[in-house]
Amino acid sequence: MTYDESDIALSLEEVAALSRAALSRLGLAPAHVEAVTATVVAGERDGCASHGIYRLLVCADTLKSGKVARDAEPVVDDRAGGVVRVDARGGYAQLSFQRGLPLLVEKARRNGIAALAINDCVHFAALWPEIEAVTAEGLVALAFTPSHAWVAPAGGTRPLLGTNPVAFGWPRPGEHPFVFDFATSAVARGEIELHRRAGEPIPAGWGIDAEGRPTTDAAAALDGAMLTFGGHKGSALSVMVELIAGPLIGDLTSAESLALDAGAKASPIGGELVIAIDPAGFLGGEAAQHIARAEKLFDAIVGQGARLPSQRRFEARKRSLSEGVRVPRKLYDDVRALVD
Ligand code: NDP
Ligand code: PYC
Repeated sequence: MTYDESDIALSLEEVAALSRAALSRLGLAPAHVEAVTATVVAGERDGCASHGIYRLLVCADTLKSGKVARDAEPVVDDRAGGVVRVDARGGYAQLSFQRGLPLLVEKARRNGIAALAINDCVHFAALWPEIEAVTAEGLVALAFTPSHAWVAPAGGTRPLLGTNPVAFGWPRPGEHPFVFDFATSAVARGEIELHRRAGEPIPAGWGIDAEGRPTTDAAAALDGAMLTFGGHKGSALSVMVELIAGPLIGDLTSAESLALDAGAKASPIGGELVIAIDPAGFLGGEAAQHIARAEKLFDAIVGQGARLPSQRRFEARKRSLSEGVRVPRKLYDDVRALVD
């Protein structure tokens, strides 16, 4: 996205204050306000425009639609040796993740591997905050969540799959973790929404219109269908997400989530699956030496002039922590209108 001189400069404290004020005004309970604010601030801080302050407008629509439980108290269920379930009871996923994380970590350390299923949650966010919370414990992390049926399967023309992100994290001693987190659609829907707001065309390959024709018109793609990344490969990964973060954990597919939405245009409802793996489970006391060998791989990637995923994000984080962030004026005005 291109930003101009009318952008508004904000400190991260100001972003947090704006988020707290907007979410509280919308009637969200204080514990959820804090958990959601942490995610919104992290997104803006890390230069993830589609999942930063913009998400407050999405939260406003969802809260006003009544599709999210404003004061849901998550229920943690110590399900089995390596399995934790948290019933979000219709609330935002962030608080449920916070509540389930300690048991997930404890089980991963005890068993070598553990899985956390969050059920009946509303998910509007990036997955890397969850991934980084797990890698901060020295554990390898995977996370998945379906969304709404906005994406055509490869070879098809009608929306069926979600934008279904896949995220992975690898802890690196003394460094930021190796993290990738991307939609299995060519791009997150939020990115197309931002293009529509800015009146900018989208690149070819992101979407098709309602008649199934390729389009570079953001609104037409939003009304038609988004496309998967990498053709049949993204499509198959997307189906995997539908399955392992849907039926496998007793929760909704993206098609079921959209049906439940019934035109409210609220954020997706359903499940999230987070897997944590302790290298010591495989390697015992030799874990550290093998984890260290991964550094050679990262060095070789960077040595070719390529960059690691999340490198841009960590650089944005460093910059934002010292300089704050810049937000398009129209977006800022729209978010302020939630408070004023
Ligand atoms: P991108 O297509 O921008 O891909 C993001 C990932 O790829 C990041 O890890 C990014 O690192 C990395 N990356 C991008 N360019 C390069 C490069 N040249 N070299 C190496 N790595 C690169 O993002 P998406 O639009 O697919 O997704 C954005 C966000 O939307 C994700 O965080 C995702 O979780 C979220 N989302 C959430 C959904 C939900 O249902 N909750 C649904 C769909 C998406 P970097 O950040 O450093 O650029
Ligand atoms: O940008 O595709 C998206 C998205 C869906 C739910 C949260 N973000």
